[in-house]
Amino acid sequence: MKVAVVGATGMVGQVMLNVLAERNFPLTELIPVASEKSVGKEIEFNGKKYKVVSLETAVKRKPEIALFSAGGETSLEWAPKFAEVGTTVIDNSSAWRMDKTKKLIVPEINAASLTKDDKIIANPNCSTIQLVMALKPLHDKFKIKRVIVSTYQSITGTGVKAVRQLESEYNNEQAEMAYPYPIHKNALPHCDVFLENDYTKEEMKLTHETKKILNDDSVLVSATAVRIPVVGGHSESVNIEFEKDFEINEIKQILKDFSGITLQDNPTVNVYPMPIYAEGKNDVFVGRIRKDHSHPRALNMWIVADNLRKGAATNAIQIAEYLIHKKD
Ligand code: 11C
Repeated sequence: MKVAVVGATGMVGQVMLNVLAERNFPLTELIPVASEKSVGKEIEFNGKKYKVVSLETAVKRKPEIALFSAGGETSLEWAPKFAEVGTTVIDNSSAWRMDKTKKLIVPEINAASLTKDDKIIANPNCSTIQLVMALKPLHDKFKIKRVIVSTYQSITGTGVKAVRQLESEYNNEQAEMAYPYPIHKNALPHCDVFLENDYTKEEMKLTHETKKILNDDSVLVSATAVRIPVVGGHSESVNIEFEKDFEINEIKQILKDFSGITLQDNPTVNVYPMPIYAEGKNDVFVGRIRKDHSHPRALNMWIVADNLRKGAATNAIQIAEYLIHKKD
């Protein structure tokens, strides 16, 4: 498998390389791709050095798969050029996610819908992926009516500039600001830009992408996305209202049995998901599962995942693995 990693020098790109190596992805050739200013730089993969190439060069080399994490504009311009030469693009930006002609895939949920004609496949937003992982098996059994989610998001979701801002503030140094306010010792109810409806783009991604992945527009999703000074992953406090009655033990068993979820739920010994535990792991961690005492058919839970892994790189690579497996 000839694989291009577009955005190989970025935060998600680097994690993509780590995940490809860890999972022994069947690579015959790696094509690391980045913007003009990084072309010619060397990156290391599996103990070997590779020269970073431009997008033009990468298209000419006709990779079978291109994992894109280079921003929406690059995806809009370049994903079709790769698709034209026969490459299957798995795109981590928001560029194609809500395009009706493109599929938005979380492999555990809807990879079976993919065909060889899907040449541009969208990888969902990180906070959506971990949410739908927990919602899907419960929706199948009890039918979800409404979800209220508040996120506590890692600064790595913003990128390297935000990581530098936090480090500088922690060390009392001057730094370029990724956010309009300090992030050290702070919480910003503001992820991505504000929209006309007074929600942020991140909040509306949670609403729209969840409906598309669950393939059910009737599921109501209301989100508040908050940035906190954490690096290991995104956390989510989630209230779910079902159409059908449920028992908490059934909910726990269903989640435990769902591939890609690890249940961490034993409050008597302080076991619950946390970003410092999720960091570097590929699973989605769920805990604090309890009946909503204010509603007969609702519950509360807490979901944590490494946003650079299952929220981005791992999910994209799982899609690629699914495609390879499907061809066999
Ligand atoms: C954040 N979820 O944490 C964002 C980062 O649409 O893929 C990823 C943005 C996206 O700010």
